[in-house]
Amino acid sequence: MPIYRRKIVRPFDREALLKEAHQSLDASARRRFGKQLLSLGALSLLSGCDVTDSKSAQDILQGMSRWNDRVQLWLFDPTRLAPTYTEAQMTHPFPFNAYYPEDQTPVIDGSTYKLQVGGLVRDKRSWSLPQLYALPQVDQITRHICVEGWSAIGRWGGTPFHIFLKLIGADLSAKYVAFQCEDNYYESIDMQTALHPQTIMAFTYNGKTLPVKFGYPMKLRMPTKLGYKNPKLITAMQITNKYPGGYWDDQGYNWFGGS
Ligand SMILES: Nc1nc2c(c(=O)[nH]1)N[C@H]1C(S)=C(S)[C@@H](COP(=O)(O)O)O[C@H]1N2
Ligand SMILES: [Mo]
Repeated sequence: MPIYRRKIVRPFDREALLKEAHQSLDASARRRFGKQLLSLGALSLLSGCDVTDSKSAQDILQGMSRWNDRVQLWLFDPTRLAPTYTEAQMTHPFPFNAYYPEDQTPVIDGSTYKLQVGGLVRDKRSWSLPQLYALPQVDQITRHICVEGWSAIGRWGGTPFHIFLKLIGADLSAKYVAFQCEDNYYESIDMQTALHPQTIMAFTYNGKTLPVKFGYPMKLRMPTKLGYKNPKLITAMQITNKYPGGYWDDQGYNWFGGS
């Protein structure tokens, strides 16, 4: 679970800051620190940034969240699989979620759609849907966990992302893959998760073409990451070493977002 949970904007107030930081630790971290309040020194250690009185709570907690990203990446086992489920365990109807209501989801025209590829890749050609559909596909039933307090089991089908990344000659030693979406949502993930065997470019939901509301024509489905890390309606991607952030991440959600 991410340590950093809430967005806090507040001018520097030493006591309030330490209290806020303490409360934002998750339960296990709080247990480790016990009842005592963190010191500025401990905060420096946690956030990986030198905490001085001039820093705002926002800066420090952002630093802690980035430190937490590094720990999650370090703990991430690229061979460990997320649980899979049976068809009988699927959630019907599968919930829709976005930062706008369902009827405002942009409709992408599949006949002119081109997935753009950029950054640290050998082959920057863009991909039409027939070209994408010709790639090998798998089907998996996994649980999607949204931080807004719901989870649901769904069935997505598509191409393992590692196959695509190798095909386009992506620099697999790069740190990030960034995505842009038709609705202006954006996200980015660590390369380890991009290469995870269960990370797929999903083109179908429950055996049928991915519905508009679930991200037609393509979403990235990762059962090892929380809901907001799974971008729908993807139009472009880049391989990069420059930290790209994400729509919710940039508003305070933890970037790594492991589930
Ligand atoms: N393009 C785009 N992708 C997105 C979002 C969004 O608003 N736009 N919301 C995210 C969040 S918070 C969740 S929980 C899931 C919801 O996916 P679903 O509609 O398939 O349930 O999509 C994620 N990906
Ligand atoms: Mo979500």
